[in-house]
Amino acid sequence: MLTMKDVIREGHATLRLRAQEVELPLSDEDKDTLKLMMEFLENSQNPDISEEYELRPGVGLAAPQINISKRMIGVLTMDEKNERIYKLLLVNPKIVSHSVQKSYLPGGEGCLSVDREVEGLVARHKKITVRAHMYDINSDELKQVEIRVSGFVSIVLQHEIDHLNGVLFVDSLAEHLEGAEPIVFIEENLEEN
Ligand code: UDB
Ligand code: ZN
Repeated sequence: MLTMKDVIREGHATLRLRAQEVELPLSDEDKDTLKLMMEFLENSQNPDISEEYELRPGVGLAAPQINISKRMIGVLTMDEKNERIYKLLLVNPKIVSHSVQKSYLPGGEGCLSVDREVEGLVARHKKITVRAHMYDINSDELKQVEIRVSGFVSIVLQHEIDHLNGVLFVDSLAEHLEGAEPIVFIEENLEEN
């Protein structure tokens, strides 16, 4: 299994490279990397496992963050309305279109590869369409997909795709974002349940 020791940090040269396209069909080695990436996200969100191994609860991971300079990302998160789970392993993802409207996380972003507290906001496209090959661990199938997302999931995908291009969120911080919409997380009202 992967732990935080496998996650390289700010200052490591690999985080600044443009990662290589992945050759298809997927090699067994690349499939193993993808499986390890999703296993890390799952473990990191499991309270018992994350405590035992001191994992930060991750919603996304890009292969360069484990020092593999290839265009592969994993995402495991709910959307901000708690409507659905996004569990994605994407190979050679590419943003093929995006909204003009911008959005941002009002609390700012963090990164598994950045250990310091960073102040500032990151402007992202509110909506994106991503073309990629999606790997299905269970069926061992790779299929071409076009994924349209908005809100928090869109921010996670843009953050991970940035990693494939050697970009960290700390590169584009602003104090105030003119005309961008904050992502609002819907909190279930416990008194109504
Ligand atoms: C994360 N998690 O996983 F707004 F329910 C971050 C860390 C670095 C803080 C662990 C996170 O932002 N969780 C989160 C945020 C919310 C609401 C919520 C959970 N990453 C992944 C990463 O570093 N990938 O490379 C950083 C995120 C910042 C914006 C998108 C990814
Ligand atoms: Zn990151």
